[in-house]
Amino acid sequence: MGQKDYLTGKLEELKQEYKKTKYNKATNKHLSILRAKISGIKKEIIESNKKIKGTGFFVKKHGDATVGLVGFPSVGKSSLINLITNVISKTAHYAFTTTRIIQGVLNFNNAKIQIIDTPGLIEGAHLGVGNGRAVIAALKIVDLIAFVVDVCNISSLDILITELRGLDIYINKKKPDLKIIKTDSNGIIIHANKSSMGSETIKMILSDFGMQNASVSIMDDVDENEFIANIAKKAFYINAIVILNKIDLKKNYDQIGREIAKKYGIKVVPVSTVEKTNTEALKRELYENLNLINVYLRPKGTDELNPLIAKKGVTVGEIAKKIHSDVFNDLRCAYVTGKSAKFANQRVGTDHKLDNGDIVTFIKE
Ligand SMILES: Nc1nc2c(ncn2[C@@H]2O[C@H](COP(=O)(O)OP(=O)(O)OP(=O)(O)O)[C@@H](O)[C@H]2O)c(=O)[nH]1
Ligand SMILES: [Mg+2]
Repeated sequence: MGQKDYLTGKLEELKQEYKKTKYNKATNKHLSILRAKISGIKKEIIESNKKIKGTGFFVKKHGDATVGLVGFPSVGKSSLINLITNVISKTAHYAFTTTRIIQGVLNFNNAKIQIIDTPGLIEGAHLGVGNGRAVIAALKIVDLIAFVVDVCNISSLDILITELRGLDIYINKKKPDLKIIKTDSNGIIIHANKSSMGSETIKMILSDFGMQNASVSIMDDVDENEFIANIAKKAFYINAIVILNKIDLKKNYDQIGREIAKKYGIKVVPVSTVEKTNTEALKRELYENLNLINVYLRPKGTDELNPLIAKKGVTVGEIAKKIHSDVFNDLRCAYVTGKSAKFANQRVGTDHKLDNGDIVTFIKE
């Protein structure tokens, strides 16, 4: 057994023990020792993972948005990236064909969408099995996760969601409303707590982060892990959809898709990569679930329309900044025609929010 396997095994052991131990005055000390041990081992694992850097797991963001294809081995992730982008990623019938991250670009509706194909994940991935930690860590930069699920093995979805959560990636979940403001004295004061954690647990966790005095409001239900991940600022909230692949192999794929959508509250797009079924619908779903919009810039006194890709809810000012800081600095107001405007050529300020298809003319000082 390698050192990394030993460390991940030990970490799991300690986590189990921590979970099993109920908090009370007598176990307080034991729990705090366990937490210290857990944090020490996590650091060692991070150190040993650093060696993996530079072997194809580091991804730099490109384009207007990034989608990560994630799934068990052999579900068709590489076949998919080959179908919808300009790259060629090796495909084969055996597991773990892809051993590093492959990037491609999908051009859709003027947008350049970066797609990343990842090595297959399996149970235990978040503990390092099959290089899973490095793969999951690379996903933290994506704007959308597309779980690729084989229609013949839909149980993989549960495992994938759990594995991602093991490394603090939360799927289709709102970031919890937590307010923790450090104070100078008076200890930890909890003003509101809608979580299942008791006040002693909250105080213990904050004290682990060196906070003895703070004003605390927890307005959503979070468990200990999510609370800790948020305090450590390493919780990631990422939207996801399911690509249900290989529908050529199952007649009742539609019903299977509906069941997944209902159970997980997630958008499901059925496709067959070999038969190229639903490819255009898939591209559209990726674009729409990234909340991308097309905005058209019309220079003053012209009929020109210059398309620009942005995120839904982008403001006039943010668009100007995206072009150049000088454009933003010179900007006084804008004329907007389209869905976000009450009437054609409505005069708006820099904080006006734009919608898909809007036409914008900047007015300088
Ligand atoms: N019947 C059928 N087979 C498919 C489909 N898509 C992919 N396959 C086959 O499934 C096998 C695995 O495909 P890959 O694209 O290599 O799968 P992967 O998810 O990238 O696999 P890893 O890289 O090992 O994680 C290949 O033999 C493909 O031909 C599909 O829509 N229908
Ligand atoms: Mg592959």
